[in-house]
Amino acid sequence: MPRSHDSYYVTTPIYYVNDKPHLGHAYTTIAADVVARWHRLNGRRVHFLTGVDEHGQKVLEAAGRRGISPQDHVDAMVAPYQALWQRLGIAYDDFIRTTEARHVAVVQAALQRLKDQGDLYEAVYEGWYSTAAERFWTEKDLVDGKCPDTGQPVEWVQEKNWFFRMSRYADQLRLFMAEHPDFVQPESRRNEVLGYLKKDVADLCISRPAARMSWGVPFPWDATFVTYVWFDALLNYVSALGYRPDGDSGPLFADFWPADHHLVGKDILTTHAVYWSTMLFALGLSPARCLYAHGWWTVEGQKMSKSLGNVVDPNLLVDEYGAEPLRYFVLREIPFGYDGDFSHRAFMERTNADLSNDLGNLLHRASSMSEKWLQGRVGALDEPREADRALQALADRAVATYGRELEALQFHKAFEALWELVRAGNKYIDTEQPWALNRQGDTARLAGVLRRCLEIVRVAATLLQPVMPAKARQLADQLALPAGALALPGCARLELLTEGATLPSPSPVFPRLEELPARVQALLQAATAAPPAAPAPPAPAKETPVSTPTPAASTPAAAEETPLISIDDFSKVQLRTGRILEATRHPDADRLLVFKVDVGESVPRQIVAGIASRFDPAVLVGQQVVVVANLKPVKLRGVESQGMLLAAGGKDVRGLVSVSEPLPPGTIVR
Ligand code: ME8
Repeated sequence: MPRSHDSYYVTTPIYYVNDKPHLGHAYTTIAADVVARWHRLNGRRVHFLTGVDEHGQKVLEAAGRRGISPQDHVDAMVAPYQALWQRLGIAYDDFIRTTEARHVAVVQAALQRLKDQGDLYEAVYEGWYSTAAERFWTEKDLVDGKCPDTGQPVEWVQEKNWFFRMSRYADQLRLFMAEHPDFVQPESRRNEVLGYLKKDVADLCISRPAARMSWGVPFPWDATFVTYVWFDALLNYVSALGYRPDGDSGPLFADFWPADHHLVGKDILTTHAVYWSTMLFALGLSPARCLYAHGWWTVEGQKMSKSLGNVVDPNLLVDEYGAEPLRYFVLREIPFGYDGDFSHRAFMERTNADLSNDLGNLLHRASSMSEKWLQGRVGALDEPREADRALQALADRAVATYGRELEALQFHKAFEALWELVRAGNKYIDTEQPWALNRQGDTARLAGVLRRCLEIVRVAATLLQPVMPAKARQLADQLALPAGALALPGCARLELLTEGATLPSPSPVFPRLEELPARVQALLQAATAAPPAAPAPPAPAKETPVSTPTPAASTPAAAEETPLISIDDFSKVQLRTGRILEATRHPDADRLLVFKVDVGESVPRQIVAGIASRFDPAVLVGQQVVVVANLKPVKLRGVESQGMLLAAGGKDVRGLVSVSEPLPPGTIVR
């Protein structure tokens, strides 16, 4: 189903409205906004869809607790999402709510069509239901008797329900994945889905009896059943485009389906890759071109909890830091697809280094020297020399790489390419020494050098428009550029400013953060003083806590008592970077997790670590860790451990040790 390449359709998950939006929601939505703005800047027709998921048991229960109707509840809960998106500068084209008539009609028509073509059947469902994940689970899915996704209790359900013949479309999906290697990204997530598809694919229970759970979309032929979330919600991606399962779908659908990018968190990969794709096949539609599952944010090294959620409440972050540095930081800090940690200190260091120091300084140096020695005007270019040609080549490369990486959702690589240019600009000032040129009276060269630096700032402002639109505008003002002058085509040419234009007085676009805001400090203190969310049960005597190697090293006082070792002793320990491929609970010990870790060898290592009290296994997959690689294997409660993960905090594990840059597994750590 080809459609033109001058259009681009990107979606976010539709978020549950049972709680207020958090950093994770903001992250996916910022990513979608940046890539949507980028395509608009390139002149493509863009459709960017986000919205909220309003049906389900969780919402019904939350409304019940408040003593109001579910509709009143969702009407009140949607506002904080829309308000936050406005504050974060999210320029969506459509915002869908699953209670809207336009959506409900499509869900009902889809149900009818699937029933008519024999893809739905009625049967007794017997199994577990997790309200937290709004999903059915089988006995073997459960972990310690709880929901494997959320760790929350499950309830036994035995009731007549409607099933979707998902199994019928499993082979079609297997084939589609083989023919479209880029369908699920990144690669590690694709492998996860392929692993899922190696097993038999069961049919999908898609209803609840309304008598038990009424807050969903009624089945058109039998209102005693409702459907919601994993049938209802997924259809939002097409209902918002005016798709009709039973007739003409209209122009938006023709223009924008299949979507170019469904952005989701790794928590909802299977539901999108398997449930959604097979539903689409059943409706005779093609899946999206790319389903991109990004990683998970932890906060200050810990799983996001209520108190830690407050520490990174997106509204707080916007209040204290501004929306645009936040947009930059979340996309710069961790490679899209990997897990990462939000730390306020890392935020301060990153934005000070990249925005205030590198970019801010380049502008400040070039414009204040122009003010002093060139009457505050944009200088004329001189005849290019070797260094100038090298700078131009770098600018050409940076612009090309930036676009390519952004379109591949490799935001951090796009920024790296641009910052290489910005840093080269600062270096160019250091080597060309405009102050010396001024002293020597070489005004022609002085003007050319300062002009090229200002041109680099213009390139940066142009490329950063999708990320920091207001800051890009401020940079343009500082370069005396009129509105609309930051056009993308040809922007790499370091000769586009208006020669002789009067520059305004330099004023900082990215003020430095000298210390963490008082409000942040207070929240951090309160959150870290609180006892850990799930305190570790006392360790059974025979169990070695693998991730907490030296109990003595967990507090400074204890460290003083630790005997000193020589460098030779230390050099016997081989530390390597690893990437967690799989994480599951130990079958026989609540506080242990069992990992498969890629440490750069042909076969992943199995490592057992006593960190279950702090981390949910699902959160850790994809995370970079540091592994003691030459430990003798030991058995922990019957499971062999072939190494040790380094963690901080002693018995009361507080965080996993990692390294600041993503590195290939197996890299030596010293
Ligand atoms: O799952 N780090 O809604 P939801 C990064 N309604 N991203 C995170 C995150 C974290 N710690 N926590 C959440 C639902 N997210 C369904 C979706 S779609 C048809 C139905 C982000 O409110 C991430 O995008 O639980 C994740 O997929 C989404 O929020 C889940 O949002």
